[in-house]
Amino acid sequence: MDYKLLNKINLPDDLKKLSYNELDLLAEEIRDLIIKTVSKTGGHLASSLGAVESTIALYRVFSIPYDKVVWDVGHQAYSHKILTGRAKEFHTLRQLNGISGFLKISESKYDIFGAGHSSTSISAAMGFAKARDLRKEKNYIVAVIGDASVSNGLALEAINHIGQNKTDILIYVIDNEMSISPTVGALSEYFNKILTGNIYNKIRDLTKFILDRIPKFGYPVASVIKHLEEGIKGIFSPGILFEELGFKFYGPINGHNIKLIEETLNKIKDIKGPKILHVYTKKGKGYLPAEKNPTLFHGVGPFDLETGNLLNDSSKITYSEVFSEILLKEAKRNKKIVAIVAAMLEGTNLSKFKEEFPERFFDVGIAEEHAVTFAAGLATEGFKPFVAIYSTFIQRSVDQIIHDVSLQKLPVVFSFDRAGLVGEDGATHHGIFDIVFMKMIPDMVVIAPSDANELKRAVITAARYNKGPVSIRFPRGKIFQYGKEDRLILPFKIGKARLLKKGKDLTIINLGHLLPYVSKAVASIENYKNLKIEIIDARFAKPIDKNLILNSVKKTKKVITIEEGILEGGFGHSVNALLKNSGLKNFSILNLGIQNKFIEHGTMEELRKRCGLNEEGIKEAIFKILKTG
Ligand SMILES: Cc1ncc(C[n+]2csc(CCOP(=O)(O)OP(=O)(O)O)c2C)c(N)n1
Repeated sequence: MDYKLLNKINLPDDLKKLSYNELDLLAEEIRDLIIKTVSKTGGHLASSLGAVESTIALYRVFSIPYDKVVWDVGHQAYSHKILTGRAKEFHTLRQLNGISGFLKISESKYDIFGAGHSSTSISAAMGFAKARDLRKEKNYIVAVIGDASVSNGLALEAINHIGQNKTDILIYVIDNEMSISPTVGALSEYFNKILTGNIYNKIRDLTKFILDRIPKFGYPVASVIKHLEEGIKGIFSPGILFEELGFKFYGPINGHNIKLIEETLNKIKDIKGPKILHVYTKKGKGYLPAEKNPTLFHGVGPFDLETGNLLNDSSKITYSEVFSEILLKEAKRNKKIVAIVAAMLEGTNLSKFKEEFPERFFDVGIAEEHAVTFAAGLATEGFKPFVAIYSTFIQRSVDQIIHDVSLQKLPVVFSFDRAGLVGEDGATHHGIFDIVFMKMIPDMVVIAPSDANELKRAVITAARYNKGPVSIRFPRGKIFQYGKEDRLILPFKIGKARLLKKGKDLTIINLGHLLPYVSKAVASIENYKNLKIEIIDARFAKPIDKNLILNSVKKTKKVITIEEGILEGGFGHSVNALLKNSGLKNFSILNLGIQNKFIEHGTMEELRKRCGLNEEGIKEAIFKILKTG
């Protein structure tokens, strides 16, 4: 690492020794390191590039970790990592055993609060602030949050709490007018009005209007005018919405001007009570391809440094593409189908749906709880909502799924993209809990298709099922196809599994997208052992196909279940209970899945290997169970 200034920064306090000219140069060096690293490792580039100057200024004004700067999401905090002693390790970003792409409390004493999911920083900051007050300490507390994340319910609940408690906290809003795509929602429009100066213009025009009508007489009148002007400004203060909620509002200021940010922070940090500083930045700042296409460079795979072209393999289509295509087809048939996303238009691949049916498409912003209850309302009125969401982010909405959807047997469909291990984003983003929490909910049908054709059939099934809610999970990445695709896509019979291959020595019950590994493992073992292994593709985690499973296990007496989800309370455990309750004796069973622990970051292949969920792991399990009884 050959950086003149960065090499001198071991810890944030070293920043305080540099001049403003040197700081600008340092910002360039940090950007260079981030861009070069992410071009190789992939990662969250555009937001991190936009937050470099903010990080420098914050860490010059505040003494971290004594003062608490709490980062939201954590995807913009690469410069935080670099400036808190991890510059030399930064090349290991998001790699197995390397540093995490998000804030992680176990990684560094400077990562004071873990993140990955959005909109947690203000609540956590309130916790830090109350702890400070109870301990009668004096440290500063800052929550750093983006303009999209601030509109989430969790953030607004915290604002509600802080405003009333008049707690000493600074909320530092980084406004780049972007979520992953351009920010949506009334709050974002409000920030936008502040940024574009519409509110300032209103003040200026109104003031001018009044002043023009007052004759210009000497001092007393001038003083009245001055008061008037201030009064008018008070009414139209840019952050009046927040001021009414008990916050002092400062800004907007340029978030790429270190000196200005620093001076502003120094001016406001000792003002008592809740404060907001509104800072505007450019997403992707300093790397032209990212500035031009901040959505693409929000979270990106490896790319060519010169051109910004992605290096990924675009030859095969993804599960998200299959999902969105079949949904679009079905939506043409059924006008009641509507699609709802929570700030993940690109991720869920629903742009075409939005274009084709703008009135039947809703992006509610980062508002997963609202997305679900909103869908419930629509379903009550006879619509057929598809809530398209990443498995990890739906975790926020379990109560809404139970209380607003399932309890009322509403036919809402939940399509969980990025289900299972997701790779480099790591522990905060793996979608490994959904089988368990969906399975536990009464009346919920839980489908886990095992290939592209099955995903299409699952979508059709869910679209035409009106007795209650359905969830469908599918993984990140390219599709797999077992055998040929059907020419005619037909719905499943609810709870009916498919028998993929007959056998007599062992039953493997596959749930979901690990089927390619299962079929390879079975093929390679049968090649050199004289074995016949039966493969059942469960399709449904709930209801399960009791007959097919029981008949198979009666015959083989040995069974392996496999799923890419937490084992505790998962699909395998349903099979265990079924076999136990059936009174069947003398059988052995092995459940493959994810042990009850959090899985770190690494490539999908590395992580599956670690969890025993690849071809090798399945072969080992087969050998193990064959040795029993
Ligand atoms: C609960 C949750 N929903 C969705 C996401 C996916 N996500 C990550 S960053 C992001 C946009 C954040 O925008 P903003 O807060 O404005 O920060 P910026 O990236 O623009 O700096 C989204 C939707 C998430 N991390 N957490």
